[in-house]
Amino acid sequence: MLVVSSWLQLTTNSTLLTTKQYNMQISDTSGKDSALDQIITTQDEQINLPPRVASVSRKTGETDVQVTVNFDGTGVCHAATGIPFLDHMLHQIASHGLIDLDIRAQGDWEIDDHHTNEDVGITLGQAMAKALGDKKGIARFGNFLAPLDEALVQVALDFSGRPHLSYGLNIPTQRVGNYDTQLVREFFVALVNHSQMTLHIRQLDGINSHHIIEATFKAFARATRMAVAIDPRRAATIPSSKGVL
Ligand SMILES: [Mn+2]
Repeated sequence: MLVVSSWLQLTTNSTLLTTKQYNMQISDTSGKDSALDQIITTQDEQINLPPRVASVSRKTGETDVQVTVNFDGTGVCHAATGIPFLDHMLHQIASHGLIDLDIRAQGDWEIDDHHTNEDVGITLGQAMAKALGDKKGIARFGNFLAPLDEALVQVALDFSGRPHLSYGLNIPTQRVGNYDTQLVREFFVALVNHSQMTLHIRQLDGINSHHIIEATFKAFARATRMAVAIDPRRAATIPSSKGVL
């Protein structure tokens, strides 16, 4: 009861609550959680930004790729690139980034997976840039340190408008299943160039190739989630001292 009393005292002084909400809150015997929900709802309602959703189609002589991305999603993913391991990694981005993804690709797989893997990275990068628009209100920076059993991978990123990749993975095997592990770097090169983000990837530990790659995508997902989160203190402004990103 002491905790609830302290919470009520705290929220009484909060400028986020309207009188009506405060009255609802103190009449609610469930206490703490309800008050928290109402504060969060109030913050959401104060930020009136358009949904961050975009679709991009890209067709070349080698591939035909369609991507839809929703940064305000719940992690729903449909990935059909014809490259099962890449699909598995795209599911990591969606699930851990709380980003809805719909990614479909046709490619010249009879040669190898290279063109399709790269063009999915290009198209996803373009869709991300389009969905973020002028980047008004976003936190902009994100970082995460993801363990996956013995693997430990750190990702730091910035939706800076300046493409840069610092790739610090040392994947011990040439292949994971049928997937050429050199394509991990190719994917992120394409994504960085077309989303125009700065991306640093550091492998701190890891033995198993599947674990190292999957930890990377999980860390990337969580860092992205952090970077695209709306910062209520700058909801109407572009997060740059230059005024443009
Ligand atoms: Mn896995």
